[in-house]
Amino acid sequence: MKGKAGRSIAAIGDVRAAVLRFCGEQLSRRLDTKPVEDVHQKVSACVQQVDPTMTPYIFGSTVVLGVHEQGSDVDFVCLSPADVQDGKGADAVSEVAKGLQSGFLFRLSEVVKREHYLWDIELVRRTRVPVLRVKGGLGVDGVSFDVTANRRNGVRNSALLRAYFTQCPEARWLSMLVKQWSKKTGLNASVDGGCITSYGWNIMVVYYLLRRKLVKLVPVESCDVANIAPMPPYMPLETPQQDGQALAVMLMDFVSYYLDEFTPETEVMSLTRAAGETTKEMLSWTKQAEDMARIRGERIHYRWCIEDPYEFDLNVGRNVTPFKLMLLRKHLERAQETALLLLA
Ligand code: DUT
Ligand code: MG
Ligand code: MG
Ligand code: MG
Repeated sequence: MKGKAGRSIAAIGDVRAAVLRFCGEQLSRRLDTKPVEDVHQKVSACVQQVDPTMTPYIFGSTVVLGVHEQGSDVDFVCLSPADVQDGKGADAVSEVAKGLQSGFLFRLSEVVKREHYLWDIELVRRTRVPVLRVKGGLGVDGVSFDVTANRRNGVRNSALLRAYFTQCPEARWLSMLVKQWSKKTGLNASVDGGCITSYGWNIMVVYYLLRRKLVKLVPVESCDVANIAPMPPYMPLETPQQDGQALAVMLMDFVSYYLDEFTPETEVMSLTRAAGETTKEMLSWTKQAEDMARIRGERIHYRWCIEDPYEFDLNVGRNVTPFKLMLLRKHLERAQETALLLLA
């Protein structure tokens, strides 16, 4: 089949078969969150030694998808009772706050080293958010994880994504398909030279679902850490309905939405306002803002704009340069032929 500009498009029957194969493979693996619970317990015991008032919360893919994908890392944030009580509060961004977070993570790293000498740990202070990265050892401890401190936004944005993905049975599958494709193509920020984090891809999936009215808008303020459990319940995945037909159609439509309908020149993917209403102009995400950032020594691009629902003035797509935008388009074109490389 031919699409716009004569591009060839995978036949829907082939896509359906490939999608079912992907889901079948996933379902044949262990997806329950028991390994995460085990790590959560070990991390809790270490945190307890550093500061018994702090509680480690899980966020990221375990929460968003409600499963533990083998090889995925686990994201933790240690929160104080005050952080939890003020569960809708904005996260501090000052250097002082970052210093306090690093201090806590350093003390935690000392305990972790003592308790789990086989784990490979690295404290990263230079990033926007200080983080303790841990690569688990062999066997039961083989799970890798990141620990941050006193930042609620990850817990809130994970709960927000989960609230969207539970509205539509195909959504989690679409998220998993898009994530694995973004990693294979090197577009995922976890790959060297990649530019959009899994988090960013998830916002893109939700924005697409909103644009198609497949889900209802969830007010961002509704996510309050005070009402969120530190360890989310496991949500088993099910074989897609209608032999994968709806999922196959959705996957192809996701690709064509971003290829042919979304207007990156003016539009911002945002979960804050009704879908389609947020423009770059409204946020002052302009060429001039890029230039101003460069003067401050930052490299921020506003070519592919994804508004962070909880951080002020933050483009989750800020690493998409004009060159990477061109690559993204090329990969989307190829995705239309290969159903996100499932048929490659
Ligand atoms: N996060 C942010 N801002 C970012 C990136 C990440 O708040 O710019 C938080 C939210 C997200 C979590 O960190 O839910 C984990 O992000 P990641 O990109 O690692 O997503 P994931 O869903 O855990 O995917 P993966 O399986 O690739 O780890
Ligand atoms: Mg993760
Ligand atoms: Mg990750
Ligand atoms: Mg992580």
